Amino acid sequence: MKTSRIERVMEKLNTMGMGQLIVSDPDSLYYLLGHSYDPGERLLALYLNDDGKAVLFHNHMFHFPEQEGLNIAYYDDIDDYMGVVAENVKPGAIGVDKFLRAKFLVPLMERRSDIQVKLGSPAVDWARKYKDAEELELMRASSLVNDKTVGGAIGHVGEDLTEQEMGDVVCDLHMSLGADARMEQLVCYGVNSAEPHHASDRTKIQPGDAVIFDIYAPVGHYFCDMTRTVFYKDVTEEQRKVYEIVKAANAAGKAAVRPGVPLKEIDRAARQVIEEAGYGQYFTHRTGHGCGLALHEPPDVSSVSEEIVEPGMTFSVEPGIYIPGKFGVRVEDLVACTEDGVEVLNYYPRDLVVVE
Ligand SMILES: [Mn+2]
Repeated sequence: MKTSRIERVMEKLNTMGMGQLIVSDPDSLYYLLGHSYDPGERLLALYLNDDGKAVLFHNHMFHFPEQEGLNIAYYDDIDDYMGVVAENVKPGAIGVDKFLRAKFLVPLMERRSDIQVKLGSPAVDWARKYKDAEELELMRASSLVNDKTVGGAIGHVGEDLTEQEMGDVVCDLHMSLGADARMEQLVCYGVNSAEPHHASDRTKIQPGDAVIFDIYAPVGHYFCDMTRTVFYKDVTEEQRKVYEIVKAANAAGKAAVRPGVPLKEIDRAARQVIEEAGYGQYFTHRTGHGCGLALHEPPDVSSVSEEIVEPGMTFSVEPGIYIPGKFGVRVEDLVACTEDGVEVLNYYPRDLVVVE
């Protein structure tokens, strides 16, 4: 068990008026226990309370290492496992995380009319936002894999590979460099690059296409996430202009990162560059998102995020311009807020590249 992390979560939970919590998000379980798995449709949940009780409800068919201080309540598919959960909780307010499925939560509420269920996720999300030294080291190592991968992938750009096949090339590189798993990548050619979240398909590349590589994978459980846009064989004046604006917006966003700044100011810094260049209407998403054990996690780097940047927060800065029916450009880096500024976790160059 990661005792100090559990203590931080429980302290935060107390300030929210709760003294007990059920955590079921596998990433949060990894954060708190140092081990986790995806249970599919089955229940995997950790119960914590102020008395120091820690019980993991875990199906026999999976593996979970024994840990000091952790009681593991093993169950089989035919057992009344929600009855066991119900026996373990105390009366009063109880926090549950946003991932606990209704098929588990509703039976618990039916059996225990003396509990008041509240959303406990903010306590876990809050703790997870502040990466400790060990986590920051893992984030750096993960981003290094992405920096090496993107260069290799750009070297493979050519007319023989569809978007999906290029995605496979990215995954192969990720895996060869130590990624935990293959992820579906966002590789977008030509007009598809004008969709910020285009699902890679069988499109083939054509001269003059913008090519977006938005690539990500967990490495040592921590996600990397970066985007580079290159052009194939030819680049128009408009593409060149848009590229330079987005690159400047990415730089401005990163330059605004330091402790004490509201996240919306980072969004503003990046967005202002694009708006002043006359392309504001084509920057259609938030500037970034937190990244760590999950690819997307708090905090939100958006125009309405009042939250204050603090040391240890890791998030993306990824402005883009998407001109429907024509092309799109996005440049994304992960950053970590330090004691006095910013550490950019990606180093792969951002200068405009035309692949021959
Ligand atoms: Mn991202």
